[in-house]
Amino acid sequence: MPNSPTLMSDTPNGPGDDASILTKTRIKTERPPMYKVMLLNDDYTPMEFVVHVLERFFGLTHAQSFEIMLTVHKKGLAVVGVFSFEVAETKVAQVMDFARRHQHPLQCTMEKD
Ligand code: TYC
Repeated sequence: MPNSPTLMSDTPNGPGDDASILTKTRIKTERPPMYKVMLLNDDYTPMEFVVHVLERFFGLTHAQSFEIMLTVHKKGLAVVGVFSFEVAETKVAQVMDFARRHQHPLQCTMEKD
């Protein structure tokens, strides 16, 4: 018996789209994890020093820096910014080094957002 031509209607998903043969490639759109950088309060670091740190390393205005410094002073800690892992790590290291060089006990930490 002669073969009949393959029709589109023979393959429910259309030719070349058989799930048993092809696997769709997933388009990867996941964002990288982000990290919160936080300043912690202490009883010794001068307020002006904290304001200076925020201006210098986080590009904040004097008013923004003063506000965050006061939040840390009153609440114990505050998030200063959210960054990629590498940027957050660099900011923490810069702040910790700057504080140490000025002999202030200021603490800066990071955690996954
Ligand atoms: N508590 C400090 C003081 O009274 C000020 C201060 C604010 C210290 C924020 C650290 O992250 C800090 N001098």
